[in-house]
Amino acid sequence: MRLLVAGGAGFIGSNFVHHMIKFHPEDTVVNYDLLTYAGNLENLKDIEDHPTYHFVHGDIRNRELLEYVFDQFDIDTVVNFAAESHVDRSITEPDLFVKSNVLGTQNLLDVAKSKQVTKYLQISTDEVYGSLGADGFFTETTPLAPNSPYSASKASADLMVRAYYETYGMNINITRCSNNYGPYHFPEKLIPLVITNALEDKELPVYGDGQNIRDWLYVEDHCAAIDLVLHKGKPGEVYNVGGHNEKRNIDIVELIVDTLGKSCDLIKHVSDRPGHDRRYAIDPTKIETELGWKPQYTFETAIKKTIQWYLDYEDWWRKIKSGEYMDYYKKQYGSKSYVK
Ligand code: NAD
Ligand code: TDX
Repeated sequence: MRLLVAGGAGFIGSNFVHHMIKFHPEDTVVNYDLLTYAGNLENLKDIEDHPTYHFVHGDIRNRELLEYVFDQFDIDTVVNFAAESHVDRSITEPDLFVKSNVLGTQNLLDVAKSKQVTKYLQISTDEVYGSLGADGFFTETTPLAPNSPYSASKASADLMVRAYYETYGMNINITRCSNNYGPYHFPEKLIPLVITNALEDKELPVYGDGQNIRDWLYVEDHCAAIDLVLHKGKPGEVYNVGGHNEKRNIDIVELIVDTLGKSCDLIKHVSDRPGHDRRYAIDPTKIETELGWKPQYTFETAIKKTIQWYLDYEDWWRKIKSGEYMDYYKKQYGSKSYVK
């Protein structure tokens, strides 16, 4: 396989590049990434000189560069992770999300079509299905009902990918996973934000009542699922990927505080995210029964591994949590009032 990984310098993308180099050393992996604030080549330092790995600094909206890269490396397979990925940022800058996530995906798809790739896999999210009440699960046939500019941009991209299957007969797949966690997770997201703030004895902001539920998936389990879909996914199919692992936000925060031996006094309930989805929960029956995928990690094991990674890689997150990150943090959390 001669694989283009778009967005391979981000959290999941860099874990996936590591996965491919480890399990498919015969494949060529070209990481094509714009290196936005979320893209970080430090994530790939250990493999930067690996003979089958290549990095290209580029935007998925840049047709000319993409065409050159597809030709240069004779690309036959594409996985698209490239996106603006943070819901809070989409509330303040929705236009950026439309540009990268919708227009970028359409451009990448179009180049992939013109170069006649054998497979295009779009990495999507359970957020396209909207919010659940206390019961039920998202299946692949749940209607799309996105609530944030982020999820609306991801749903739009999914519809474009579907259209390229129906109209042009491209061999596409879409995976929709739940919340990932693990190494290289950017510390604007709940789990790494709480771990690193706790290590710095800073306040731990919990939106609203903290009862919102997310269905957590260890990133290595997610990478294994993507690998399976790439190799065995049936043309045109959507696969939901989830870890059967629903947790309330407040329980996650308390678990991290306990594990690090910190005080619960650090936890602060702040004003809620506008349009905050209440509950996500994935039914992964299709990928389990049709492709034989199963998560290998329990939450208890993987959250400990993740916390230990942030203890071991302090330099990685301390470098990020300075400069531009602090400007974002002040803007985002400075405007949030505390809920007594
Ligand atoms: P991330 O923000 O950590 O990484 C995104 C990467 O895409 C960065 O390296 C960034 O530089 C790159 N990028 C952004 N715009 C680009 C552009 N126009 N051209 C080229 N590269 C660009 O995101 P992540 O958490 O690793 O998520 C990866 C994908 O998985 C996203 O598509 C996201 O929507 C999806 N997803 C993430 C989660 C999660 O829990 N993190 C869950 C479900 C789905
Ligand atoms: O400071 C915080 N306090 C807080 O209570 C932050 C950053 C988040 N939260 C809450 C909001 C959510 O209910 O924690 C939950 C998780 O928040 P995020 O880490 O921002 O993730 P989420 O909004 O669920 O979206 C993530 O999963 C789906 C990814 O960022 C998306 O890219 C993915 O599609």
